[in-house]
Amino acid sequence: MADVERQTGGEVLERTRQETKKPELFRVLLLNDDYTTMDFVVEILETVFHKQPAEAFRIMMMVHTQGKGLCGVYPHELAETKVAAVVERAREHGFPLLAAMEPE
Ligand code: TYC
Repeated sequence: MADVERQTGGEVLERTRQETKKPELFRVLLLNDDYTTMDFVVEILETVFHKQPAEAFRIMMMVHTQGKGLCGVYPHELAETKVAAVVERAREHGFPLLAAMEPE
């Protein structure tokens, strides 16, 4: 009787649901400003977001002309880490560059 209750209890069903849940994904965007240099933004895209040089330049120009640009899509914690890395590196170099994240 106790075994049957354990096998059919809500606890086991709940765990199965969590194991199959997809991680929620977030877009990480760079935002334009008038002071950060183009070269520094390209460097950020190559080092923080692991873009190839031509792709990094394309994204930088997208941000420069459209106001924002997509850098990547990541699970929540990694997206937060990328945003923090951009801001930290930018402040170290005296630039006001900002990144943002939004749900996919
Ligand atoms: N607009 C900046 C300039 O003219 C360049 C720039 C591009 C800044 C992208 C931020 O995310 C950015 N120097």
